[in-house]
Amino acid sequence: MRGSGGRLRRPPVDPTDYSRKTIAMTLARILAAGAVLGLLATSAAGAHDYTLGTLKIGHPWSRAMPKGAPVGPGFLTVTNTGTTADRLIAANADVSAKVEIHEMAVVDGVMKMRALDKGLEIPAGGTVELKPGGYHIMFIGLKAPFEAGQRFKGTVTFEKAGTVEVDYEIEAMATKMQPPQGHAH
Ligand SMILES: [Cu+2]
Repeated sequence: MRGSGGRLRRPPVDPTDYSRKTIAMTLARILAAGAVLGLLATSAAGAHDYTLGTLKIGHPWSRAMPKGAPVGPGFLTVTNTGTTADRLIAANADVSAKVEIHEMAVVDGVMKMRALDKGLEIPAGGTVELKPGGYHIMFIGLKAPFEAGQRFKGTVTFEKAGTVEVDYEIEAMATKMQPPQGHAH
């Protein structure tokens, strides 16, 4: 019988091998975690983008709001690389009681906001920018103040492309920004 010559045989479980494997696995986990952290750090430092079908959603962001402000805005850019129009029909996030899609328009010399009941069209081959003073997502009934440097998750839903989760970065308040005027809520 082979191996019966009195030489040392490997024990069925070699504790040294076992711990090496454990160390290797732990290192792999740490490296994987590091890679994820690195990715987050990169996206926090600059623009972040999402792809949903033929739509590209760029840099969702918001603005720090004064404490006690009842509403906060959401901004992002949508580019439609497809050949048919789509519509931004809904947005959601846990940061507020309600979310609407708004436009701003001057009515009788006063800048007013109103909800877009049918959503916002994203033309084929076009880009629509939600930005201060224009189209925006409105978070109504904030559960906590929007503070600069924080991020929050939400979703945006398009009629054809469906829903995608996005991260909003809260940027510092503009120095002279006033709480929205003429807001109907
Ligand atoms: Cu609004």
